[in-house]
Amino acid sequence: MASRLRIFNVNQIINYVIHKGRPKCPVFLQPRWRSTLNAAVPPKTQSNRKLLIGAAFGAVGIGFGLYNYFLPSESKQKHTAGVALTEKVDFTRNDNIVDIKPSREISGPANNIGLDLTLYQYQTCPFCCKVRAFLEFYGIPYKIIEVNPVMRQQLKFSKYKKVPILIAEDKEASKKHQLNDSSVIISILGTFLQDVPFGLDSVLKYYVPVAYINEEGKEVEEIMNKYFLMFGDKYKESADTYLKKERQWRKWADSVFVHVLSPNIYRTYDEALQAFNYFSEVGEWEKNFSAIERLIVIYVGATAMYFVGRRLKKKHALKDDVRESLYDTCKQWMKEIGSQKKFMGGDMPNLADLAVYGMLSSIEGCLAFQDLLKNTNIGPWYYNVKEAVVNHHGYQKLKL
Ligand SMILES: N[C@@H](CCC(=O)N[C@@H](CS)C(=O)NCC(=O)O)C(=O)O
Ligand SMILES: *[C@@H]1O[C@H](CO)[C@@H](O)[C@H](O)[C@H]1NC(C)=O
Ligand SMILES: CC(=O)N[C@H]1CO[C@H](CO)[C@@H](O)[C@@H]1O
Repeated sequence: MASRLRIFNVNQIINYVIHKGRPKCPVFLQPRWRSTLNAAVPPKTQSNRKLLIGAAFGAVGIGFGLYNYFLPSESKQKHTAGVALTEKVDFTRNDNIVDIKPSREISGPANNIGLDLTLYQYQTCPFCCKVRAFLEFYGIPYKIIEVNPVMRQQLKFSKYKKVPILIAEDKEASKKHQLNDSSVIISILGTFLQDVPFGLDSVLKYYVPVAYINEEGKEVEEIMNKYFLMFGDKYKESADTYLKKERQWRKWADSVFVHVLSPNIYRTYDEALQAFNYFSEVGEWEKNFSAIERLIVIYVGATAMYFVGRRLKKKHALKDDVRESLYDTCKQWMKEIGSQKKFMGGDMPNLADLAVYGMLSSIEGCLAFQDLLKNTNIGPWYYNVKEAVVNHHGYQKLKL
């Protein structure tokens, strides 16, 4: 017991709050901590991580600035298959992946696409929720590996250390490709699904990361067309405006929408507590933590995140009452859909609908979400997308 409790080092937590550790995920909480709590933390790692829970909160939103600069200009980028940037696609291949028993398996009707998919994720991370919404909408089966947010030992195989990561195993070629970043994953799979026989290998040629030095002098890799789907000869000029809008709003979800979420769920101490109780429910902490561990995680986590939320509020220049910012952002989204259409995509959700829905679903059990339903008209849209996702409406669109 003593060794388990060692992890909840209050000094570290205070240290974290005072020294403004970087929150690592806007809405995070991940369910499977049992192994963390039992594992001995090597002292070196411990000093690196200022706070057990803080370590779990995933940094977001850094580096979007430069990224804009490098985005291919809309006028230049066409959706024709154009010229593939490279013949070599093995850069995504990763043979270091260790076989870990999946935390769970999700089934779906689209089981004949020739890919075996494994999602490395945190259950309530908005980027992961977004990818799950996409996969579920199309009815694609996949396995889930819950990453331990403190040790992150499940990501050892990867140089890229964020979640979500999707491992796509080409069954025929028996090659495992590693896809990083929620929007990249969605664009690659979205392109792949339009012409499954074309093959994942061929699709990957269009999504080549480019390395550059960012504002902080760090070398980063970015896939410049990460919001673009490639249509090859199925590209229709007439769809240009529609596609442009879809891209813009997908990007908006990543760079604007996501940032109003966490300050809202941790707005007051009571709300933070309520959020953590919700995470506890979703993550089945009662089954997986001892009573005392669970309480400590909830109370300490709520306290830490309350402060983190206030920092994020400042950082993203949200309104004094962060609810107002949440309502504004959602109203902006609903205004864009207008009153004529069910979804931004028309009768069916498109990738922008799925992105915003997926991220919003990460806070579904929180008070902020209930307030949002009361104070805006986003509810009907939200539940319409949910229905389409849960019932795999995208599956009918697939030509398999
Ligand atoms: N742009 C990425 C962002 C992913 C991200 O920030 N994930 C967080 C969890 S919500 C993370 O893994 N953070 C860990 C870290 O930054 O070290 C995406 O869209 O997938
Ligand atoms: C994902 O990151 C890994 C490094 O860990 C890299 O080898 C791989 O090529 C990346 N995938 C893509 C699609 O860029
Ligand atoms: C979310 C989670 O980790 N749930 C696990 C809790 O523990 C039970 C039994 O030990 C597992 O079956 C659950 O999967």
